[in-house]
Amino acid sequence: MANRREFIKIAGLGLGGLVMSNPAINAFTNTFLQDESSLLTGGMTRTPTYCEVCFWKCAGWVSQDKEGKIKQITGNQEDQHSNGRFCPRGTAGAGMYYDEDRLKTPLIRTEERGKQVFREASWDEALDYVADKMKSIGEKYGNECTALLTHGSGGKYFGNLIRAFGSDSIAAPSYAQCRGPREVAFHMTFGEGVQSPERTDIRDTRCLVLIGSHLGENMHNGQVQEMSDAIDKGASVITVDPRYSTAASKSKYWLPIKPSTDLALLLAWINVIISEGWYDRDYVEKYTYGFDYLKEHVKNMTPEWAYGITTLKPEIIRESAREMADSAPSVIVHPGRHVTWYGDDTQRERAIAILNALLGSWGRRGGFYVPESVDIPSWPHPPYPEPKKNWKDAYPGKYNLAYETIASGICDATIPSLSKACNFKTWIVNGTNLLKTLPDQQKTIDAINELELLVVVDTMPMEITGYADVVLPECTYLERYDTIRNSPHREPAIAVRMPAAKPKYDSKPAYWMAKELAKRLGLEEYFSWNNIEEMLDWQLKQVGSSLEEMKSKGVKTFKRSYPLYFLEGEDFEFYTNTGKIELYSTAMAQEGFDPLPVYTAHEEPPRGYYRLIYGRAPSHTFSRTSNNINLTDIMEENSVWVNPRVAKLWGLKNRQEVYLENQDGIVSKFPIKVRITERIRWDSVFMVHGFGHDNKKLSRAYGKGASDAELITKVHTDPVMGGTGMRGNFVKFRFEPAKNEKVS
Ligand SMILES: Nc1nc2c(c(=O)[nH]1)N[C@H]1C(S)=C(S)[C@@H](COP(=O)(O)OP(=O)(O)OC[C@H]3O[C@@H](n4cnc5c(=O)[nH]c(N)nc54)[C@H](O)[C@@H]3O)O[C@H]1N2
Ligand SMILES: Nc1nc2c(c(=O)[nH]1)N[C@H]1C(S)=C(S)[C@@H](COP(=O)(O)OP(=O)(O)OC[C@H]3O[C@@H](n4cnc5c(=O)[nH]c(N)nc54)[C@H](O)[C@@H]3O)O[C@H]1N2
Ligand code: SF4
Ligand SMILES: [Mo]
Repeated sequence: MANRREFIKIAGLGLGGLVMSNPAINAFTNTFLQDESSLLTGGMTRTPTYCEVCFWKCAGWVSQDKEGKIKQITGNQEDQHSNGRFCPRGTAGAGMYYDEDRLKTPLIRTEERGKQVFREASWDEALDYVADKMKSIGEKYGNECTALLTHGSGGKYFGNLIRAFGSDSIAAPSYAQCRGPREVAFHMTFGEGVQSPERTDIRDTRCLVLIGSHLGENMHNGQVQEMSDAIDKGASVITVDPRYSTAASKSKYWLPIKPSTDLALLLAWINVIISEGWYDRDYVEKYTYGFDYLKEHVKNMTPEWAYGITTLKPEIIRESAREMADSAPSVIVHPGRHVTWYGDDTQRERAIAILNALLGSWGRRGGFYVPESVDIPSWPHPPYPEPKKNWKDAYPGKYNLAYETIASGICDATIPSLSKACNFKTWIVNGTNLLKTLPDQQKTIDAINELELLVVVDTMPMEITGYADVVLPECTYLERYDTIRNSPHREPAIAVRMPAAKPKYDSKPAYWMAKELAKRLGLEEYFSWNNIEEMLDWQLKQVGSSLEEMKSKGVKTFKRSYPLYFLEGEDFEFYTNTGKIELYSTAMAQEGFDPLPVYTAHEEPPRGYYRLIYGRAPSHTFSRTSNNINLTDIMEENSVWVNPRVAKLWGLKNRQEVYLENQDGIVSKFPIKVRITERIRWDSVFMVHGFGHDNKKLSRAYGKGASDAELITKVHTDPVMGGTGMRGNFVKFRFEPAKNEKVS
């Protein structure tokens, strides 16, 4: 336990440090450090929730005092996502509820003497406005010209609404901007995706290989806990990262790879494991397809070959391959999560999947377990109409292997073009700050300018709300019921979220908005429940529980119906064309892609520029927490990590403010402080994503740090599934803002 605490501290802060560091924060934080039992004695009550500060969805308890004031948020002991403990961001979730900058009332854009401003509106007025517009736009262009861009749990209800309306173009940025290539690659190989939470059996692994996954800064709770437990039990970690990350500091091997060359390293590892005979022969023979093709394919991809590309010494490549093989099958070559890097990401992920297959880790203890989830039926409703077209019609013959909708694809398809058969006219944007989330901001703005209606549902005034025609303020996750969480895990389980407080101001939950809009659109039969309690109770009863039971438990775990790992010698049919684990992908071949991954070189930084790489900080989530008072106290801005060699060349000093200018001449709107450190390679700079907000209504976050999103203007699109590779951008330093940019 001591070691785990120490690990989390290294990751940026101790859990205790969160409150102790600032006595001035809201009164509720005083009780942060109490444990669950001490809470219930002081006349406190508790309400079950699952966290919305990030998408790991930890289940926990919200404690209120006698006056009903939210005092603290803790983990639910029964929950496999959190094991009873919340990460610093989750503990600080009440900062979202207390934020005085929150959206307080519906807003409608008006034109006043040539100036576009918002006016406050009643819910009736705002919803009538949206429904009328949706109808008239639908009549003109077809209802399928409506798209939903959403991230987070409330999106389910808007999804039902727009499906009932006649469109199925529903996209989350967590696909084409995040884990899409990984899911496609694992489907191609094993017939199943990695899913969320990842099915990685980290707690029992003997060797964990992290390729640009920065667990410890990426604070996905259960994974971080399991990683530190595994280390305590003697597991070795191999980290491949151009930056000395928190994970690298805990690793037996740190491989400071030249960015963008990971596929060469992976192919060299495959080469060594095959040529040395270190692969799992029985497993490969019984379960896989295409071994001989693979063997032939990698025969010249030796560590010596990879050395010239990756700058990693051949002996390190061999030794680390040996380390994996010695631990097999209890080894995980981690697929990562945010994997849209260089545009050949599905192929890189395929190489990761192949390596795991050779080591026999899929379906094995300490490798990848077989997850199970509870099937929750939907409230009965008439069948959804069949949309006449959808986003795929904008890309005939392309992205056939993408299983989900591509958010950036909807954006592209909104900009009219003769080659695109589907143009969107209405966007409903729920819980995604597209200006900070999609690369190439100008394209997002161009698309927005083509819309006839942009409805934004959010809790905060963000960059995206500034572009809306109508803003609908959602109450925070602490003030609402929501969909039942039934994510897959080792044990199938469900968790509920219930309101711990009344919605502040004039905010409302997404389910209420969707039902009200349905009423106005003549679609009420799709939302025929009287109230959300009735609907949730009905759903829970279908799986043998009830709202009453879940109110007291928060989480309910069920028995598995099949084993967690493959049984020794078990016959298994994989959901691929051949029924085998496809080392050689027949589906990729059919679509005209390389059936075995091929390394291709990526563009290098031009002279005087450095590769812009970005990632997470343990105390923040994307751009959504940068105004949270409990977290700004820990980290209020980002900095740019610069290697000492580079700092010397540019004459940079620590904490000096600079602007960053990218290869296309785009300059960061705000300056960013320099952090000189050996922890980053000389050819790259690093910054944490989510800062540099330019909405002045964010009183703490406005102008703090710089935005990586602004500087990602060049996108390398993955031809297989449309993912947006974002790490092919280069920056240099500037000492003054862009011309025309006022300094704030
Ligand atoms: N605290 C916190 N935790 C989070 C989140 C958050 O916002 N805050 N977000 C969650 C989400 S949705 C996601 S998707 C994950 C993302 O987290 P991960 O999937 O773990 O990581 P990435 O963001 O892809 O990668 C960041 C790391 O890649 C390294 N890197 C950059 N270029 C290269 C390269 O060419 N090769 C290699 N090998 N490494 C490279 C960077 O130095 C950095 O350490 O984090 C999750 N966890
Ligand atoms: N440049 C760059 N772009 C990236 C990434 C990166 O690292 N760098 N990471 C990528 C990854 S991995 C991912 S998963 C995506 C994440 O992308 P997003 O999910 O779009 O992330 P955020 O920027 O946090 O935007 C979330 C929005 O939801 C709002 N919100 C918070 N809680 C609620 C709620 O309860 N209800 C509603 N309606 N709204 C709420 C917030 O105020 C905010 O406006 O971004 C991707 N894009
Ligand atoms: S990892 Fe942290 S922020 Fe994410 S859901 Fe869990 S407690 Fe919340
Ligand atoms: Mo993500």
